[in-house]
Amino acid sequence: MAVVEAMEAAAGRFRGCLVGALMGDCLGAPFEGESQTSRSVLNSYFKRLCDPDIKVPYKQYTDDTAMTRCVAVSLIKEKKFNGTDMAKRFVKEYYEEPGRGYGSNVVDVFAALRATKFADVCVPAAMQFGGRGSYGNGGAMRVAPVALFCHAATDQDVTTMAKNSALLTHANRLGYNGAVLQCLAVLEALRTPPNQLDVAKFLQCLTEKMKRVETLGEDEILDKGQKEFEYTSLLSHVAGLLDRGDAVSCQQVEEELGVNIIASESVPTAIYSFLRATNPIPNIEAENAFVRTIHYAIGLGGDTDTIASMAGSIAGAYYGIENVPEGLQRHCEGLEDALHQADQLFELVTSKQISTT
Ligand code: AR6
Ligand code: MG
Repeated sequence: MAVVEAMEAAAGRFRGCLVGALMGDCLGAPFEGESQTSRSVLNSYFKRLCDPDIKVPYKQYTDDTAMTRCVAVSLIKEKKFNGTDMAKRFVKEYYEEPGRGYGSNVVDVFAALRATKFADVCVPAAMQFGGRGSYGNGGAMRVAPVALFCHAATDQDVTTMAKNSALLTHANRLGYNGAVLQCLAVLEALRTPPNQLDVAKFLQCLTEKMKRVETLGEDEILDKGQKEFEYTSLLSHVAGLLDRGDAVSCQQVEEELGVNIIASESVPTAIYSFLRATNPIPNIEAENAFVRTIHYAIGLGGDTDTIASMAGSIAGAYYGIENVPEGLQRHCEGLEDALHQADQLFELVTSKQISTT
């Protein structure tokens, strides 16, 4: 019985992760690009959504989820990372539904991939921004299925797969390392036993991993002004802000971590949101820590859908689907698919019929 319960709990975390990513995107999207939203406005927003008598139209998902779904399906069908298959899925998805709010430059990558018939799927991304590559958060926003797929993999294999999945569109080191950090954060949450999250340890663990990831490789170059250990140092900044507890305002988070579409100004913010929301936050009414995470991330303003989606995937991986209110789930377009993909990934991972190397 204990084994069955443990399996159910683990499956619930896979579901929580993908539904958390979906929910952050769907519920955060109406606020994208706005400045901070007051907590009382968001309290009403969440209360209204949870009211069973209120029938509101679906909250539609955006490019974050469109691409996350492609990553999930590619891993499920291929049972390993296959860059050509994944790139083809991104391109097909984009041309079928181009209006999902894609980043302004990533669409050039899709066009070039199609024009070059996927000859070398990393080349179009490498040519972006005069050969420097994109450091947008598009690689990080879609990486959650990689973390699930790599549930039992080594740090090295997780890092490589997260990086390779990002390189299809994001060749700048800040772009792909942002995806690696987000992936490691989801995985750390997934592997932390319930009720045993130690915020300092969580950050320490990510910091040690990112130090290794960010040690400059022979084939890597730093853009002018870029630091070698950018994310490592941002993580220590996250720790410093968490130490200051409720004294930290949304304005300070925006100024010190950022709320932008750039990976280095959004991935650490998502991690901060998850960790900050483990405790009650003044004027946020939600007693449920998962809901609090999404509520807090949306309230920061800026790239709300993506930051809430990344924070939601980390939180969902930790708290599990049983802590994600059904009243909120039902509003998200694509909920059934997210649940199904989570179940398929869980089955694959537990059956060990996959390759993570
Ligand atoms: N130099 C200058 N600006 C850059 C660079 C660079 N090397 N790299 C990125 N940017 P993109 P994404 C800026 O187009 O990452 C959606 O709203 C530039 O302004 O690669 O997939 C999602 O919800 C560029 O247009 O797309 C996410 O929030 C922008 O970063 C977001 O877009 C985004 O990079 C994901 O966008
Ligand atoms: Mg966004």
